[in-house]
Amino acid sequence: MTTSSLSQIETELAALKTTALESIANLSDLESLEQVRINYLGKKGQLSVVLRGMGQLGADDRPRIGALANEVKESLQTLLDDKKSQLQAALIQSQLAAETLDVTMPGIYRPQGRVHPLTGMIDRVIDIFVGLGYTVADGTEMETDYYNFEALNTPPDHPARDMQDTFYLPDGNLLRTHTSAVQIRYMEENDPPIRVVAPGRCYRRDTVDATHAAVFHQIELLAVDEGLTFTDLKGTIKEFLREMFGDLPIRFRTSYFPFTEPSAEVDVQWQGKWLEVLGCGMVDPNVLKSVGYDPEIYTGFAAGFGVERFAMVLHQIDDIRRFYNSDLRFLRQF
Ligand code: 2NM
Repeated sequence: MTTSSLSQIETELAALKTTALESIANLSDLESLEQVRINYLGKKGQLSVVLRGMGQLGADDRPRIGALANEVKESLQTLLDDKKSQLQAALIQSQLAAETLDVTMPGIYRPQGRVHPLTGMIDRVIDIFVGLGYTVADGTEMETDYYNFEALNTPPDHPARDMQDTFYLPDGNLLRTHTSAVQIRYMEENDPPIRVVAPGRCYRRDTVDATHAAVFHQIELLAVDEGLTFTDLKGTIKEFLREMFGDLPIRFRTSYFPFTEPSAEVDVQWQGKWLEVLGCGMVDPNVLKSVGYDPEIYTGFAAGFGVERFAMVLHQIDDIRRFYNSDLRFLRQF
């Protein structure tokens, strides 16, 4: 009984080794490798099952079977370890192959947007005035006659209405000819002191040419406080133009606007030539009255200029229509 059991266990161990080696050799992934390991070497694995038969062996036979079992176990373990490193290496190789980047491949074209030169110019001007303590305000492009003219000391029969031809709408409203209406509304809603800058699109029935567009952009600034003088206006304009154009000679010339008194136009000496860049003045007392400010207490100064003109001077653009042509060859330069 014991003898036959001995040879039986030896045969079983040998058979187990043969089939185990074969399954290990055929393994192709790490998950099945773990399954095979558990199947043969695990607590309830085939090797344990065979060794359970050892209980029936005599004490003399046990060391021999024990040694044989150890030998089987070690050779399986070694093979499993080798196979495991092989499979791991293969896995890494295949991952590397799958993730290879071809750095010579052409990239994906992503169209890049740009800031329109007029928007860029408005942003620059706003930055300067925000630095001087101003707030930005905006309003609607359609306005009433009152806000575009009347409140600005420009009654219906006023000759200044001829200075700029207006687009009137069938309902009696109009397309704003300047952004001053924004300032009027701002004054109606805020008490002095105020400092406000109003950028926006404006409309005039001008004949379109290289320097005139029916649709253009204006920026106006306005400050109202007790004791503001023409000197404050000059200082503000000088500082603004210095930040805009650099340290260039500038001059103030007497001019006329219905909403300011006195009024001035300002020129900058740019590349040897005097260029008119903006209009300004002390806000007419009638304008202050129309928004309910007491002109005996408050004074104000205001200025206005065309964004296109600034951009044309600073970027050396020869024709105002380029801003509205949407020609990418032009727009990509900014
Ligand atoms: C200009 C020139 C001078 C101006 C006046 C006002 C307001 F609303 F306060 F009366 N806003 N902007 C003004 C003054 C505009 O543009 C050439």
